[in-house]
Amino acid sequence: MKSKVTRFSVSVYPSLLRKFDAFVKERGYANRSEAFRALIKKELVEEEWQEEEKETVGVLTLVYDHHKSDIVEKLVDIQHHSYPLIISTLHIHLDEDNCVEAVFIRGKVKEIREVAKAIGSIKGIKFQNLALATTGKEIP
Ligand code: NI
Repeated sequence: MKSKVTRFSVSVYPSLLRKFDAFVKERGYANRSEAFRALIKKELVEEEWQEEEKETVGVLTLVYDHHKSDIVEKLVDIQHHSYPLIISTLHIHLDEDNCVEAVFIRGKVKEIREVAKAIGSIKGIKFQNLALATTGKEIP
């Protein structure tokens, strides 16, 4: 059951409100409240990432040429070694040479960063990006 919402007012300068309204429109939010809730949640999730012991979920995106050196072998090796932190991977062949891989990692913030660092330091990886998400447990 959803708890009742609480209304509160926020004081801002008109120039900031104009920018916020443009943001609401640009992002396609239904109204200011919806946009404001999303912004608060985003901040709270980012706050979670500062706590090393907090459990969360990360998605590591990698782009690499599967012909280059022993990238694939090393990747598989680290992924087995990092069990059970790595909960899933998605591999897509982009063209003859290039692959994009999304590695889903669940664990403590510090563990996720360690796995991402180990994988990201494999020689020959063209692009890497770690996006931290949330388990959602502490976000109502
Ligand atoms: Ni591939």
